[in-house]
Amino acid sequence: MSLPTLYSFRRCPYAMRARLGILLSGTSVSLREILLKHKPEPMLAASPKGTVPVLILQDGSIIDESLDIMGWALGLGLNDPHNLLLTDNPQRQEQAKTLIDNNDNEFKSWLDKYKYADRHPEQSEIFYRAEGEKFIAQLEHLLGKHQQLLSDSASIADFAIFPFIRQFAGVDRTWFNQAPYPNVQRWLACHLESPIFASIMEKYPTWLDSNEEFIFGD
Ligand SMILES: N[C@@H](CCC(=O)N[C@@H](CS)C(=O)NCC(=O)O)C(=O)O
Repeated sequence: MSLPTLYSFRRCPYAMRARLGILLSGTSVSLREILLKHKPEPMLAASPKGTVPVLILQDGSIIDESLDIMGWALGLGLNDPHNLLLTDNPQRQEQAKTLIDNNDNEFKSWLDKYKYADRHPEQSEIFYRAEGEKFIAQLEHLLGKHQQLLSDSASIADFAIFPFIRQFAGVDRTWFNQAPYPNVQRWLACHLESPIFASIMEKYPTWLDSNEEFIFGD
C-alpha cells in the first residue's frame, strides 16, 4: 500500500517536530526532501502557502501545519506509545498547549530577529536575544522541577519546542554555553544527543534533483 507523502526540509524546526511525531508514533511516510528556495510544484499545488512540512494522505487530504501532522501521526492518542499527547492529564495538556503557543507565536519571532539581527536594525542583537531569553527563562524554571518540561517524561511540548531552542542556542553557541540556563542546556543536549534526533536528521538528496523518496519512520 502506498504511504502518505511528507514534504520536508531537514533543517526546518517545524519539519523536525513533524518528523519527531511521525517517528515516535511508529508511523511511516514517504519523505520528499525539498529546498525552500526551490519548492516542488506538486507541494505548492497541495498547499499554496508554501511552507513545510506538508503531508498528503492516501485519500488526497492535506495537512500543512506541523502540530496537526504530529496530532495525525499520534492518532489523537490512539497511536501514541510514549503518551506524548498526555491524554490522561488534561491539566498538563493545557500547559503543553500554552507553552507551544508561546513558542510559536512569540518566541519564534524574537528568535528570527536574533538570528537575522542585521535585517532588523531597529534594535540590537542583544535586545532580540534578551526578548527570546524570557521564554528560555520560563523553560529553565520548568526544567528545574523535572527532567522534561512538564514531568520527567518527554511530551509533545518537549518535542515541539526543542528544535527552536536548538536554533536559539546555535546563533551564538559560546554565549549560550555560558548563559545561566543549566537546565535548558542539559535538556537540549539530552535531545540533541538522542538516537531519535539522529534518526530525524538523517540526510537525504532533494526529491526534485534525485526523484527519490525515502521511507521515513517505522
Ligand atoms: N505554521 C507552520 C509554519 C511552517 C514554516 O514556516 N516553515 C518554514 C520553514 S522552517 C517555511 O516553510 N517557510 C517558507 C519559506 O521560507 O519559503 C507549521 O507549523 O507548519
